[in-house]
Amino acid sequence: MSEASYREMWENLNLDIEAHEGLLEVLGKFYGDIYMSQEGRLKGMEYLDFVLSEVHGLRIKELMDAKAEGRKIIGTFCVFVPEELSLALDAVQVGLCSGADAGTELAEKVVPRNTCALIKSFLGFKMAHICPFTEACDMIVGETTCDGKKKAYEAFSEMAPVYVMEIPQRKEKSDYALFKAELLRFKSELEKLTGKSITAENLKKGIKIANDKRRALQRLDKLRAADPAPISGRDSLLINQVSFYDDPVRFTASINTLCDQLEERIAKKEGIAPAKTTRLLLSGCPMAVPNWKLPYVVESSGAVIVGEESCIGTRNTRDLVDESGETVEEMLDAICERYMKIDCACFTPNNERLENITSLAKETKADGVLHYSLMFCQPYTHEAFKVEKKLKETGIPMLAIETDYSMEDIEQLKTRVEAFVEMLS
Ligand code: BJ8
Repeated sequence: MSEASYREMWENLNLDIEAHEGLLEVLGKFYGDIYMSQEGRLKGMEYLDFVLSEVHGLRIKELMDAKAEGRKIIGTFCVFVPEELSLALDAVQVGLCSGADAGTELAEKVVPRNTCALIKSFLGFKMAHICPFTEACDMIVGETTCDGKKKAYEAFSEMAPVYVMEIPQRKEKSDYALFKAELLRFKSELEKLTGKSITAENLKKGIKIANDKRRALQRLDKLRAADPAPISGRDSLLINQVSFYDDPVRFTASINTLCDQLEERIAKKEGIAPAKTTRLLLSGCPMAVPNWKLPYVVESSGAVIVGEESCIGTRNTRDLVDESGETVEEMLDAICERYMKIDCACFTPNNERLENITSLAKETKADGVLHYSLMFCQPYTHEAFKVEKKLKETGIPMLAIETDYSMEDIEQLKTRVEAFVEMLS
């Protein structure tokens, strides 16, 4: 498709064309500096480069074609929104990225300044009319996780078709009942929107597609335990980011092909950095596109990232939905079980996360953990203390980082990360 027809599509989506072009230019430059400068990338990464270069082009065209066929587009900001139900109803579910600070000033007109960058980003993108994904959505699903998000959805719902799911904050029996009831409410809402019904057959298919995507990402994670590291943390993060907006079946096939190439590389004992390079695990808040700042800082400081304990990482891929259910009821119970295993810091207590981080650090043979919290994120900043204590008991050093999307602190971050890497090596 030509640039001119993309432009027509963006105009039809009511984008601010000039501001949008500015965003694409910055994104392209940023991607070039951070990604294309890497050496020794595998052929399979070309697929990811292509997807990213067409993120506001071809992928949006696919969404518009899907809409023309009567399919619905569902936007999300949280891994608690079950993709299985959207897939069952032939809807397209996309994660709305929220990883850039374009539009922050506009966002600060409707939420306090001391709100995290992720929240300001999704509000700012909407208010500045620069995100074609947001504009293409028929329904955007919010969720009652942290206070910042749940209050921001009140402002957001004045600008977009928002539906909010209630997420429990504890994991007692009554919380499972609450989440199951929310699944049923979400199911009805989706059925109303799509004009279709969930059946045992279509839900089974939805579960299988979502599980296959997670299996491919689990396979990738396991391969990252090799030393030398076969793939950079930047590329792995990108793969996890793309998993939220690419077609799931195509994505799964491409990642499995990439994993075949990684296996060949591992068999030859080759990697993207020499063996014994300091290995770090990232843990904490999700890093949405194009939030590549910290991975770039780490991997230009003599270390390699070997895992992401975050929602754009293992928190989203670690657990599968049990596929043995035969009725809609049994499958919904299995979905409920699987989603209630998510160890988001919004839960209290949230001790599973401490166990999950230590196991992941061991599995990935990490020398240390970088705990990453977005500035003003209460849940993850609080948990940093508990995570550090737990890791200390296990003998794994941790560095706590608090930052936002601006580039102002990049030198300061580099100094701290370099000192940590030096200490570890
Ligand atoms: S399940 S981590 S995707 S809520 S960074 S907006 S927590 S103040 S993103 Fe999340 Fe779902 Fe949990 Fe995962 Fe609030 Fe913190 Fe901002 Fe955050």
